[in-house]
Amino acid sequence: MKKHIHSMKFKTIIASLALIPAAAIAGCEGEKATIPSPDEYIAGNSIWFDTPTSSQMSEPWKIHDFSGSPVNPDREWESRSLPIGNGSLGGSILGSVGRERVVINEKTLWTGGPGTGTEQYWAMNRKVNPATLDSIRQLLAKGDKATAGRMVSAEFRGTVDYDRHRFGTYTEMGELLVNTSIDESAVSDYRRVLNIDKSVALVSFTADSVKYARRYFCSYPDSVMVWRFQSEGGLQNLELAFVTPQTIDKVTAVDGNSLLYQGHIDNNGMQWAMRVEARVNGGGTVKTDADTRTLSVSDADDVVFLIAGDTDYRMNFDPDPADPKAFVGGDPAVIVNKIIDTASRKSYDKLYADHLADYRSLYDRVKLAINPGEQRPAPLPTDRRLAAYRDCAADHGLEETYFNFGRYLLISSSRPGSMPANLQGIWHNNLDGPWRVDYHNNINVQMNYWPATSTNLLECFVPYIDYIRGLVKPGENTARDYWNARGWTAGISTNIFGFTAPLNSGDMTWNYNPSAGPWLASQIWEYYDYTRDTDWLRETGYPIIKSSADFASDLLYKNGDTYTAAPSYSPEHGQCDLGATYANAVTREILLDAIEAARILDTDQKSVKEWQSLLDSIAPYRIGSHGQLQEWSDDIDDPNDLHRHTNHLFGLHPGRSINAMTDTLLANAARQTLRERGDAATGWSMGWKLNHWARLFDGDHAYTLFKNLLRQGTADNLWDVHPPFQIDGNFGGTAGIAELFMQSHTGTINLLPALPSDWADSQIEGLLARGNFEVSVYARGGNLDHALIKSVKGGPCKIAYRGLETSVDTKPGDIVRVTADENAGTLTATIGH
Ligand code: FUC
Repeated sequence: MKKHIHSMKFKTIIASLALIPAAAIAGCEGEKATIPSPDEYIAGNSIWFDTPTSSQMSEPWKIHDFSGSPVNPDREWESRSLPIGNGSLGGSILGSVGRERVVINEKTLWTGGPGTGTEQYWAMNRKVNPATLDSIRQLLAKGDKATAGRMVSAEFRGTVDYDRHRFGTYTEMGELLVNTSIDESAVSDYRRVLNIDKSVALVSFTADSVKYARRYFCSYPDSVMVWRFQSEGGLQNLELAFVTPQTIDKVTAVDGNSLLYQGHIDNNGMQWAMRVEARVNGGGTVKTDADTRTLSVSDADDVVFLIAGDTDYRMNFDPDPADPKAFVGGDPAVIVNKIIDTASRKSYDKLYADHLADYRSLYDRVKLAINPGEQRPAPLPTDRRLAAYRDCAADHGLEETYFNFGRYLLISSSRPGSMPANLQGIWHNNLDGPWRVDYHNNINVQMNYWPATSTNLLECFVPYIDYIRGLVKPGENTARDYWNARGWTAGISTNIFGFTAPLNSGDMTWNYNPSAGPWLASQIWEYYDYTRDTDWLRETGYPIIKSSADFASDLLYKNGDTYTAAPSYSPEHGQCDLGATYANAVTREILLDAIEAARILDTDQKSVKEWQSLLDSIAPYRIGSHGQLQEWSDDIDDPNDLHRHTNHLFGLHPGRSINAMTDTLLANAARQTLRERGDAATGWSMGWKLNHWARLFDGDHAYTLFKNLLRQGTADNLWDVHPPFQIDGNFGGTAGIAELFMQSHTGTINLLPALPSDWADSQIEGLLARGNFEVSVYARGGNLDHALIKSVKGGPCKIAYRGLETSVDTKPGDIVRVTADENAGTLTATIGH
């Protein structure tokens, strides 16, 4: 059983506290700090605006519950706020002048789950008679898809509705509002900036000859959000209030300078707490009023706010179905008090220095430079830059920022100890939300984790592993009850409480998705393949993979000489099928993974034999009448189908069962499919197609998709929009750019496989390749200048470039320099240090 993050983190904090000398823990900010200049924050990679958002809009949940609508009720929040986060706690900063608004989120604040009634919750699975499953399969083998589909609809729907009650929804904590009494009409020089390189936001402006600057960051090492409000030429009078759609049980004034808010989620009893502390540097006073629930600061030119938030959620990999508190851990009030008490002993500068060091230890690993020698236009606010980009202006700087922002978002929304990034990462501004802001397993959560491996953020992958581990136990019931199968699986939608069943809906095109579990498990293999951590594979990874491969094996139906995943659907359209290409492709992948893993661990020979024989007989990929990779077992694809899902290309990307280098027929078919599907789509779909085109080595077409993603699928604050805001496209876009420079899914490090001709003189440093190699690639004139490959784990390193190949044995720490002479047909790899 896993301990909750904050108790783990808390121990670390307390241990380090003993080392801080008394003088340093006075809570003062040291020397009188000068007010920061926005230019320093705009420099480098930043997202910024020069107009404030309105102070008026707040409490959007009172306007409507927008779970069913693609339009977020707070358009400014969705396209103009700036996100900060530490993987558990998130804030989106509106930067309004008269009343600052910051939306506060805690990743585990969810409705639903066993707290709403254990019996009803865990009765999520219906029991399907194995004879019924057999009849469905036989009907499909005879070609009667309609009857089979009706039976799947009736039998395989779960019992829990897709709503906020029992399945639950990710929900916001609330909004912190700071009334500043500043006259908005008198504002000049306004800037609202998120500096991605430094992981800090700044809001600065002048009003009535007084200069104001506010800074915001969210620290992982100290588990705390920190704001600093400064003024020059006048003093600040601030009144902080908290508005929330959640139930507040109690507000307590603590230590004269902070307020503790305690509340609960009505439908499942989840407890939450938030504490806000203010301290002044130099002059000024802080007052708290528990009755009016406000904290006020008077006559201060330098104010630091510390904010901690938590819930009583704890992860549980083996929940007792009789226990309504299976996911309930420690008292969040105790935790937030300790976080604030500890953080308040550190100066702002120290908190920021520790935050920055932690952030940079991840972020600085990768550096992208697109044609760095070229003349760059003078920096413009991001909304204006994006508007010009939408009008087809070139802007390689904006493209770099988009790539870096994807990594920023992952670092800010996915850190060890909490749940993984959900459909909106961690940032959400309503009671309920689109698709319950859940974990969506038919592309979305998987896409979130593509850049975690290839862009060298393995630490950010850890919450995803925990999430998948949490699905295994409950997923064994789902596997057994519906498919009479061994192993585990999960359906299309999951929550933080081990939900694995299909939902209570008869629309099986999206709701029937047993391949979701094996897809998740295939990423467990990928994590191993990047780390090559055999101990981890033995203890954690392999049991998940093996059990998933067993499930996928049992899902196969023998139809003549071939095995096929029957019944299956291609997400999220078409009829019930004898073997949708997507389902068979995922099965192939998990069998390949399980076989490789078992061989590495030298175990389970019997299983390996079984898996291999199934793998050898899976229904083959088929090429249809218009040259397309068939989506279903029959050649019924409509060449005019523009559907956003391209799951039937799973074997091309993210899978590895279609190798475009060697399977040219299948690669051509995949290309035809992509042409038919077109280059316009929703955000994440363009992000995926970018990756597909990269795997087909067509850098220019991939670049078209990237440009479309930026132009049509991106809000002014660079959040991906489906619409509404959905973060997967940010992550798919970032991962896709990495694939343009380097690919490693075939076991060979393929250099510049898909460099767009427009990026002829570009370079990327520090990508991660399978085998645990850090790869830096430098292009000149569209060709490989050289590459540097650092071997982290040692071992054989196979390298390819435009059909040339070489390999070299490495020791940990070796640096391999690679150059190519295309005329002589040589690729040279030299080991240095
Ligand atoms: C997938 C998509 C939908 C949406 C949802 C969250 O199922 O098909 O369009 O993005 O995830």
